[in-house]
Amino acid sequence: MTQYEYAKSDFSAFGVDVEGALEKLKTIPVSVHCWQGDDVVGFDGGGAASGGIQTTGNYPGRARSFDELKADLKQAFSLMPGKKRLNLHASYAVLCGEKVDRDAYRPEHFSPWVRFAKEIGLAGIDFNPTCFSHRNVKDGLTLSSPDEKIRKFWVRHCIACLKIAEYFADEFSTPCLVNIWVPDGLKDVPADRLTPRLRLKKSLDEILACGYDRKKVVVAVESKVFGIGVESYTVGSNEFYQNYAAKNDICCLLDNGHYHPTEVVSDKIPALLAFYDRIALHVTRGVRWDSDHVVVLDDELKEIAKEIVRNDAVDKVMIGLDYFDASINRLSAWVTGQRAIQKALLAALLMPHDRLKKLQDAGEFTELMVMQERVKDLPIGAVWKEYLSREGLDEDYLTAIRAYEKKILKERL
Ligand code: RNT
Ligand code: ZN
Repeated sequence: MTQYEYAKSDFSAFGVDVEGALEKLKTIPVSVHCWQGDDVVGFDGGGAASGGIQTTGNYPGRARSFDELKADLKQAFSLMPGKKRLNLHASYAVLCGEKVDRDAYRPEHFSPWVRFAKEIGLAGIDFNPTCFSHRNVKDGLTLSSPDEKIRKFWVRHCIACLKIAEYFADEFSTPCLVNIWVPDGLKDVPADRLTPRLRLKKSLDEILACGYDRKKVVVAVESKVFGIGVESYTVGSNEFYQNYAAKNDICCLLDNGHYHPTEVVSDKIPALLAFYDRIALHVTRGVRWDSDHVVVLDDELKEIAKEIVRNDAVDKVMIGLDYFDASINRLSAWVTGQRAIQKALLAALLMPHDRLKKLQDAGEFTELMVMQERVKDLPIGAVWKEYLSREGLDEDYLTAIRAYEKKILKERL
């Protein structure tokens, strides 16, 4: 028997259908963020990421152009198993020298991305307005700015993004997620916490009123606690956006770096599933703060995957990645994170959830604990290996990345 066959029989002793798990895993899309490849710089002249987020490290080989980013993405995607989407920021518009500001971006500025995504077989594109790294971020504010000119600029930018998202949806015949995150906040004690929020609310109302097609475009709002330099107040807080989303029938995006350290997104997923048909995730890894470390297979990632799988919510939870580490090879960062979430999903698909749920409801907490510990030892690695081989891959992705580094990245000085 092969390792995989042994593993299969171990799992079937717990009533787990391993073949079914493998079939399911390859259908769960993961939206891979473009911004790990260039430290969130983009192509439209904004420069290094601002707005309270920061990339640290200076590993050589950062992609500095569309062609370089495409080449890196192509290489990285070729080492990722499963169904993949591309998550783009508006600042990655391919402008070809045209003088156009973010409030006037059009689908054609992204058609080269569509061509690329189709060429490498991606399932779709998701999108993000870029409300940072731009001269119209005034006093740290965008959609909540008291300056009407500034506020309106960002409203127009978000509306432009919704139109571009409709184009992505049409091109791939799959809905496009548009995630609105703004850096708006204050460094020090506010004199007024309400009015900026009312302005943000008004801006969102104006954006949603643009008449976009709700079947094609899923709009999400992403809250956070604080950012660097804006520690005292965040306009788009958790309560603000959750209520906004509920009242306006849009979607919440949960970034697991965006909560207090003992709060967990794995617990928030089932809380929101009680009310929403859809939720979106930015899967990241915060180390002590929203540090956007590369996603690895840690306990919370496994819990997040469990909540998606055991609540039958793979079609409801839109999974995206969001991290940026410039201290290591950026392609390896991409692949490591994408494989980690896939592995977590596989581990979740290989659990006897029905049995475990029954034990909980029967109050059999002793047996529940014992069982939960036992399933941790099951040979997930052998199943993962089988999955990779069916996807034409193996465990080693570093050799290919090292070769690419030697040939391509080393030349970028
Ligand atoms: C920032 C948010 C946001 C960004 C990306 C680049 O804290 O997580 O999602 O990381 O949009
Ligand atoms: Zn995020």
